[in-house]
Amino acid sequence: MGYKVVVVGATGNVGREMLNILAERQFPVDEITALASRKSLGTEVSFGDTTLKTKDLDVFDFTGWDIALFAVGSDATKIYAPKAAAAGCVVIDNSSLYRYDPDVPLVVPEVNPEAVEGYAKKNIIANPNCSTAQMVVALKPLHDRATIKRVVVSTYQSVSGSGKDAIDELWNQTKGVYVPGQEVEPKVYTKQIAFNVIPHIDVFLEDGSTKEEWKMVAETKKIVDPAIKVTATCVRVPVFVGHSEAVNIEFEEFLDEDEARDILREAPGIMVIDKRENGGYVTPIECVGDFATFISRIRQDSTIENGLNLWCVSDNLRKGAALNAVQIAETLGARMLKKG
Ligand code: 11C
Repeated sequence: MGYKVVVVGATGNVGREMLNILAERQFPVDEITALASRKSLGTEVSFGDTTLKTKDLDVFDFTGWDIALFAVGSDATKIYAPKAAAAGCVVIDNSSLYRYDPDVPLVVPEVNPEAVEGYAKKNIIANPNCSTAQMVVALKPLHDRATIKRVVVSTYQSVSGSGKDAIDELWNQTKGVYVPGQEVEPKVYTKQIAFNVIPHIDVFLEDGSTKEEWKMVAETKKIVDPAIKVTATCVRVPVFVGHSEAVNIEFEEFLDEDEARDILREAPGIMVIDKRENGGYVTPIECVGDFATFISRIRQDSTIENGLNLWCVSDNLRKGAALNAVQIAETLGARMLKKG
């Protein structure tokens, strides 16, 4: 026996990936429905070999449905997630709305699967920001061995993190650079993204950091350990899919780079590709469509007593969003919502 599953925001990049991943991982589904806003009503989306016609989120009754995977912005989530939760359907939410709510678990199943057990307070579980999800998968097994004190991370984030319009902006701007008269002005971003990098993701905060950088700090603390200090610089790069991160980690205890490599090789959700030769590392284009978080360039940081550097790459629409949400549903199913 399976579950009755709803995908909310099924026509977006993340919603479509949720449907793909539910089918790919053969999540036990008895019935599935795809919801969208009124303007996308009737749009067809794929679920494995079948095609679903989207239904109207605004009038949908969540009563009798087990799990709703939400992939809409915070404004729509604020209206519809409480409705679904009140109807007895467990919401797994990809927006940032509930992530920092103490009554809502924030879960990366490789890191804190036990946290799903706290879902019942609000019937909502939050999915972290993409740049946090891939980093904590790598941090957790190292933290368990040598206790992380501080992390310094610089991100190289793809435009798909900003949605479909950003993908179009990069594509059209790149073509426009070569065609006189067809130059494309920035709309989604504040500056040209084609052939450029932009050190600005999400809104600026009073202390000069951005909300994306703050999210990496707050979410790492909630998911892994509140004692870990994190400082982040988040940068948008002209890549379509796949976020990359250069991560510097300071530990309480010494951790040798070879041992770290062995620990990461054994860790769930991680694929180590780390040969010290030309091409012996992973780049974002190689991660698209994959489930794993890839780790390369593991090496000692000799400027501090107990330091390591590594390079971490993952498909931001998958581990950073849709895959993690489906993994939460799997964890919830295995631990809490047993059927049959
Ligand atoms: C980006 N990380 O790459 C963002 C997208 O809080 O879920 C996801 C934003 C979020 O722009």
